[in-house]
Amino acid sequence: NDMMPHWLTQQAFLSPNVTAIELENGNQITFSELKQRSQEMAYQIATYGIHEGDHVAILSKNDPKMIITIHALSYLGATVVLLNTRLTPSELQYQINDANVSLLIYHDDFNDKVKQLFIKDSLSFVELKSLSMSTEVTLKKEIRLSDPFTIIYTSGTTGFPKGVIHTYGNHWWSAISSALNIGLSKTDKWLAVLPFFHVGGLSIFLKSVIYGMPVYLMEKFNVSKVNQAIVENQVTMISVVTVMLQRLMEQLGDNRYPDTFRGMLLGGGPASKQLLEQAKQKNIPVFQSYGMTETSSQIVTLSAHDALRKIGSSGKPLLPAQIKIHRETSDGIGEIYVKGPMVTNGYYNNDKANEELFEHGWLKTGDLGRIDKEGFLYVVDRRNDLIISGGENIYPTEIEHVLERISHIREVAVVGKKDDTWGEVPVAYVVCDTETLTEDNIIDYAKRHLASYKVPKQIIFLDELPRNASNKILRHELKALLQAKK
Ligand code: S0N
Ligand code: AMP
Ligand code: MG
Ligand code: MG
Ligand code: MG
Repeated sequence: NDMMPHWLTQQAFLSPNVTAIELENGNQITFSELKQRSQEMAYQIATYGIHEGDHVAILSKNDPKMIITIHALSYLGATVVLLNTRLTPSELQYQINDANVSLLIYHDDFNDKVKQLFIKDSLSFVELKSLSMSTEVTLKKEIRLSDPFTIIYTSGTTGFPKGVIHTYGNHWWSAISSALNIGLSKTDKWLAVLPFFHVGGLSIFLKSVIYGMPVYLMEKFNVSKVNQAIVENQVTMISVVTVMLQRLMEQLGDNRYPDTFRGMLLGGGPASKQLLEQAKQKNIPVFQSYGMTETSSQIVTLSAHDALRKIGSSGKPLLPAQIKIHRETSDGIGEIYVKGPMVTNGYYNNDKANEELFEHGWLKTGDLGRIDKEGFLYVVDRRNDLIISGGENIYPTEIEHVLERISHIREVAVVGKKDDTWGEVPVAYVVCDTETLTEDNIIDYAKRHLASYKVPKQIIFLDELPRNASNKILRHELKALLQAKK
């Protein structure tokens, strides 16, 4: 039996007056109110004919209404497709079509973007407010762990993103495993400032409902506001990506976080040893972790206890998870495989990827790593050509496909360049058959078709691209060329 009471209904019953969400203006939403508002919204959304199994997309910045909408959709048994607000209309359109979305619910700030989309039905938060409540629908009283809950797109090697399906069980096990690892305290309050459309941000709100823990909700990453919240608002945990940790430490200067602060869950990409050393010097407890959209959040984590001894490692698997290195070479490095109840069962509508990437319950991550004698994982290189800029993933092919459409561009190859701010940024090598095409022309075109973080920071013109005997572009040569140039 894999049923449990609807977790928000149950938490509202167990801890009705506990704060679920605390806002920057000091307002608070209790679990009882969160349930109430989510159920009311569910009845309103039901007037749009949304049923169990329907796919409903959300396009929103970090806003309590986004969280209420997610819970509302779970009361209807609809699957929630979370859209990245930085994407351009054409990128959003791809995901909306691919995920078979029947309704888009959006924050009114994105009105202009939504106008450019082709979609059966759309509904803004402001429009939602004045809808009456359907009397025809029965809300879910229980959650079935094997049912799908969310779909989040993640970029793919082919240049087309893949929709990762998370079941309720994936999110449940992720939350439970995290608590077993990081521990739970009655006084915990988790700061949510990562975008809620990625699993790192979303998962904080599922932990909240499952643990009965307050979340401090922040709309936009603002370094002094985050530090202030930690120092003055009794925040005990925060999830961050590397660039956020970097900025927070810089702004903190010689000040220190209070002893009540339990730590930062650091994920979404690599972190340099230097940064981690610096955090250590400032007495900031960092839980360095390895995870990905497919694992519903962290799956491997370095405890603060081991942090000093194993700096550079991502730690050990969470209790219900397993990792192994596939086809290790003599130096012990090979592809990281992961397995566990928080790992997705597959991508939506993508048999090819599902066949290629799963093997006897293991997910092939594409990342390279090694495991030391004590069982600690070291991620040594990311998956094939993947560029991670400030926690956002970019595959070179998606940029190449766009730039190839520009007339007079004959060939394109995109590679990642080390960057002090973002970790890595994309740079494009192009071969043109005209002298009149400029770097600005190309960047302007890219800006119209690609999310801003994917727009190449630099265009380098070449007469030809380096290729091997079988005519394959030698990306590593281009990368080496870049590092040499600086
Ligand atoms: C770091 C962030 C906040 C930076 O954004 P900021 O400063 O708010 O920028 P804006 O004011 O919006 O824009 C200013 C200019 O900067 C450009 N820009 C913004 N972001 C990027 C970027 N990432 N790369 C390059 N450029 C960027 C804008 O385009 C704008 O430029 P112009 O002026 O030219 O238009 C922001 O990037 C951010 O929020 N990043 C984090 C994203 C994220 O959540 N990643 C994690 C995804 N992975 C997962 O969720 C799975 C792993 C996981 O679960 C996890 C991850 C982290 C922590 C914990 C966990 C966990 O295990 O739970
Ligand atoms: P995403 O699904 O967008 O969160 O991207 C996940 C990817 O980020 C992983 O497949 C890795 O390539 C990279 N990543 C996550 N954690 C780490 C880490 N601790 N060290 C190095 N790379 C990481
Ligand atoms: Mg983003
Ligand atoms: Mg990412
Ligand atoms: Mg476009």
